[in-house]
Amino acid sequence: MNKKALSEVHLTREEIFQWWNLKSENGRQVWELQLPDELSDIKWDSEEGRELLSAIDNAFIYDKKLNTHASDKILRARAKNDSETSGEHYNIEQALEKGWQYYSSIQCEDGHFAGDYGGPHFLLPGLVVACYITETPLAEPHRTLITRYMLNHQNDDGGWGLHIEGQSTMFGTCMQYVSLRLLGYSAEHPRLAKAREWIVQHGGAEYIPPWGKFYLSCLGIYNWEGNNSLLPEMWLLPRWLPFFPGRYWCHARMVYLPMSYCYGVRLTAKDNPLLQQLRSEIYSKNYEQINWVEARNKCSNTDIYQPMHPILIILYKALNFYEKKNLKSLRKKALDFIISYIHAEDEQTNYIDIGPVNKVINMLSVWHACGKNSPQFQKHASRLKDYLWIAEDGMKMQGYNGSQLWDTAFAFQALHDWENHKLFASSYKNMFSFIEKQQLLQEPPKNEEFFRHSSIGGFPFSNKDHGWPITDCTAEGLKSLLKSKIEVPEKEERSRRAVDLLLSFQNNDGGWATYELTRAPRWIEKLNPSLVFGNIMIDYSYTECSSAALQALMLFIEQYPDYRNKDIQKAIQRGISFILSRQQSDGSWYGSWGVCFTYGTWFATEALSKAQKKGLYNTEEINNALNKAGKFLEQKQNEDGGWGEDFQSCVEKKYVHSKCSQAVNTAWAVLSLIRIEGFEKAAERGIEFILKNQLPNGDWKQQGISGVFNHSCAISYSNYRNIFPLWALAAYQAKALKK
Ligand code: LAN
Repeated sequence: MNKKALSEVHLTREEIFQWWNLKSENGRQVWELQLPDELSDIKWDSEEGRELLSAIDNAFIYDKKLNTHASDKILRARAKNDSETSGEHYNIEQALEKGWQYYSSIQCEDGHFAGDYGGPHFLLPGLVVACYITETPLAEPHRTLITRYMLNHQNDDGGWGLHIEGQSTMFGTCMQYVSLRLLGYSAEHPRLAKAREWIVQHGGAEYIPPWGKFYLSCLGIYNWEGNNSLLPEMWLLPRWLPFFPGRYWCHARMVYLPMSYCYGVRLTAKDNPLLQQLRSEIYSKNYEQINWVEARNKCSNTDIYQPMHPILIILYKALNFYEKKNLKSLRKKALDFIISYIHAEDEQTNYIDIGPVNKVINMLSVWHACGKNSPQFQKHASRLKDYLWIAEDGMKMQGYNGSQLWDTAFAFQALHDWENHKLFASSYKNMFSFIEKQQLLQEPPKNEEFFRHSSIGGFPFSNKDHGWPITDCTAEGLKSLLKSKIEVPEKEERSRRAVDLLLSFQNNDGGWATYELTRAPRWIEKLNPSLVFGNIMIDYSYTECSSAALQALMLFIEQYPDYRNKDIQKAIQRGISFILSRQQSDGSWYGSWGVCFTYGTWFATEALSKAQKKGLYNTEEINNALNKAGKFLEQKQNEDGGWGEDFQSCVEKKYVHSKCSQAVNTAWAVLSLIRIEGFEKAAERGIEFILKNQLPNGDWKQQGISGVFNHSCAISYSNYRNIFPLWALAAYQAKALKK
């Protein structure tokens, strides 16, 4: 095709969006580009190719001032979007029907609900750095859309936050700046110049927090000397020690594992002129004059969530001293163990790995240990795309390989709770079939050798390929199995396995943590070296995980009273006590994985009200707790009938109102209130808000970000804007019908 023909095509933004297709097979999500026939021969490095790339790039320019959270437009282009624009609002039944018409039309062929799971700003740079060092090219138009994503999310002051809603940080800014440079942007580009100004004004990359120091060291643009020890020999310590790393929260454990490998071998990119230039760009002084020993503990105030504890500073002094003398044989033994652990994790997860951070650092480690042509490295590279997502703000790396099971299990229950769900029988069936297929029925290889809890009976957050079971995902999966009337072979047996697993996950404090039992004392958190995240060192009991587990157990015992009845009764008693003990004096519960008190309170009230109904716990205590919760919610309700919580609630651990009411927070509040006597009016006003804010096509607007982890980082749950309003409507209606 010639140049003239290309310019004659008159590409619109919508057309370009439609070239992207999400392929999904048993929950594996891969975005593919399908150019129209007349463009399919174009080579990206030809003149026309560049022109086409620039058209694609322009289509993805996104104004984050309207909402830093994009609306997942590319995925949702598949939706049934009728043109009806009546200003009228639907009644509950119509809203449910419209809502499910819209939502079921974006369901994937394999039955799951997909959605943008982006948000953090430290993931994509990790991928860019790993690809750069291992010379794994990011093919076009991925490269263009990744850089566009980064540029779209630059703050006005030139920097980037830890996540899309955050104020600029050294970590976010240095990592995006370096990534943009590695992907071909010139240092003179005005946006990069502005970013550099931000970096230099805030002290330069010497002040990047530890994870940033790590990535820059791998690139050779920060000296390995400037890192505190990541002591690989930790893995050789006696396993009964409370700080043995096998006892850490699995996410911390799996990130520090490959980090300590790279540190142990001082993995460093081949030097080149670009890296040399970077060394002169990101510091506020001459690279040669930097005192690396001093730089170890430097961190910009913009980034700190939890300052380094004095005990950790002293400990590091000792470890850094050891580092100078380390014994070669011990180091080798430790590194051999670490690499075998990395291989086990890769194989157990089909090279997806537990999360986006260890994914890319494992890939780097494997490249170093086995070489680029090794089957292990090739398998790693082929699984990178599982983490990439595309929305109208560009291409991002997600916080997981998706939130498939989690979203689909909620969506399924939301539909199930609607009296008329038969109208969407095929969507219902497909969701169920997806959920059912994700249950883990075997142990992964070498699970005990490498510190994993059992998996049998569990459900993962994303899909079976990933394979790490999670307490509350297991609970939501089991709830779906139990609620559905659809037959599955060996349903009872499989439900029992899920119950066994849930029982084995209960902690001594009566609560449930995320992936494993709490394996070490709380004081270990003082050794949290990340500075930017809170509560990463051990797996704590959480209100949400506990509530989900309890709800599942209560449902199970009702249907199968003969299986482990005593154990389950006892677990429920202890679990409910745990939830009660977590209620704050104002009646709320803090949510650790969603924004924030409306989320935590919804989980808590679901479990409490079910226990109340079934007479499984002291009724008076529960009544009081629920009543207090109702009062708390009533007090936070806005004039317009809705609730709106800002992400800051998670960081400050106190309720912070968002600028306006949010459909998702409102739905959580309504779901809580309908379970509590005496708050009918507040719930009704919430429902009115939800109805009023439904769009004519049955969707709801994307508002603020809904998810959080480790107190400081926000993460998107793009399906929540449909699932929870629909669930609240169905549950509200069901309650009204019962009366
Ligand atoms: C998740 C995603 C799912 C989430 C729920 C199941 C919703 C929650 O109820 C329990 C915790 C869990 C499993 C969870 C924990 C932290 C994760 C894994 C994430 C938020 C997704 C990404 C995040 C991970 C830690 C990101 C990498 C950053 C580190 C600090 C290691």
